[in-house]
Amino acid sequence: MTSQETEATTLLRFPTDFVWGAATSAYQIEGAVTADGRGTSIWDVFVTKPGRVIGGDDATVAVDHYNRYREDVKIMAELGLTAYRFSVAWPRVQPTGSGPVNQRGLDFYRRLVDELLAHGIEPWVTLYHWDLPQELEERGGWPARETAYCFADYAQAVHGALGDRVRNWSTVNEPWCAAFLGYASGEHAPGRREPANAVRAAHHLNLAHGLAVQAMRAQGHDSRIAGTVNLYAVSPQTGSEADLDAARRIDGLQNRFFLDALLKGAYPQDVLDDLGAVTALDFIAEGDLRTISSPIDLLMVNYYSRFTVSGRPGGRASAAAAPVETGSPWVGSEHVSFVNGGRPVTAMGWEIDEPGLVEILTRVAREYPSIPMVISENGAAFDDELTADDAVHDAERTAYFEAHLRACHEAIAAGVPLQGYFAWTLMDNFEWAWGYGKKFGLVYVDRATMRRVPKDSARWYAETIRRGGLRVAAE
Ligand code: IFM
Repeated sequence: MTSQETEATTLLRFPTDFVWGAATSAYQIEGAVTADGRGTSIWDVFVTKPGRVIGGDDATVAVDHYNRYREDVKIMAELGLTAYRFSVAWPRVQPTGSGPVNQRGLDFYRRLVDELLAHGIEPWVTLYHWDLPQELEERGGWPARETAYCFADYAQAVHGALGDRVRNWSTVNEPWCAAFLGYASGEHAPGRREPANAVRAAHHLNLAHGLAVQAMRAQGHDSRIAGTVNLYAVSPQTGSEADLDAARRIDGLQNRFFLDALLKGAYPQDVLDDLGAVTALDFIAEGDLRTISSPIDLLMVNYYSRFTVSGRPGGRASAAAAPVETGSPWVGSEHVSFVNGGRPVTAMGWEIDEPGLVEILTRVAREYPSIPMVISENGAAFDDELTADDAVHDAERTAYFEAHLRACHEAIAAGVPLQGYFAWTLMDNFEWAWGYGKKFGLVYVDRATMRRVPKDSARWYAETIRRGGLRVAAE
């Protein structure tokens, strides 16, 4: 028992080999967008278009992680993280998305990985977190099948270079967002509002995942390879037929379209019917689903919230306000309304619903082949302030993490093979169309000086990792 533990508290212990991590993505933190031969990504172009990002923010500097990665790894080590999930920027490695590798770009990740390993932190690499090389967008982007094959080549280049020292690999982060926010609602780069093309993009992102899994496996190494999906608990507002249908549609497009493809080798028929009403699905070629469902070792799950939905038209078109004017990402189900479930919300307007995490984890464990999982993102934005004592007292974020880690513990106790948890995110960063206004970090970043200040939630997380579990009131 430590000095802070009393007889009135008990420890909810996690398995000894549980992975305690934090996650980031390249475009949101690196900056240095022209350094060492990096090419242009769709986000570099998107942020220059008026009205696409709040306040006209861009990620030219972001939080300067490209130059400050050593300092950032030191912070991770001080927090006691056992793993760090980051993404590789495709345009650093292949500036135009295909062709020869840019060694200087690849070397940055080699240095980062070595620094992590030197501090005893396991690197977890994600290959694609939305920064498609602009030249590939000009050749059709994700709606073009060719992009999936380019991705497999890129995956092979990175895995070939780092596979000797990185064991955990993920292909595409949140394909739902890349497809439906990028090509249907237009909230994300490349900002197209082309619902039929968004469906093509979704399929090609899945195909890219499968081709990359095969390409990396062919190279040997003892890699553990995963796909990363963002899953939501989905509830109908009432038991009416219309609301039940709305929940089926949103669960289908958000969750099952990706889970079934990756883990069962088939798209759900009801979702194909919904989408087939919008566009011919003739781009799904014979054998694609076999490729997409190439065996993976792990499923990486990003979880943030629950959707409560209604089939009655005229309500809100998405769960929370969009930062700028956008179309609907819900291709074929645009009539569905998102209603207030009555729970407290984060600064994003996202409802805080940790029971939804237990629901998602137990559901995946029940409905899909016994696939080990990690939570690869979970976290919350709040309106943090640096106070006069040079600290950020973010009690709401600590409460959010604590509640969701309790949910993880509950899921493990129920038999879910959950192997780790990555807090989103290590430090405040570029939150896409929201710019820098939404802060999800464990670490505050002063934008004028780039000084890093660990928030109270970071200290709490460090203590939780040190203890190997959560201190809770004894029953
Ligand atoms: O910041 C994003 C991240 O890039 C992907 N998942 C959700 C996070 C919060 O919006």
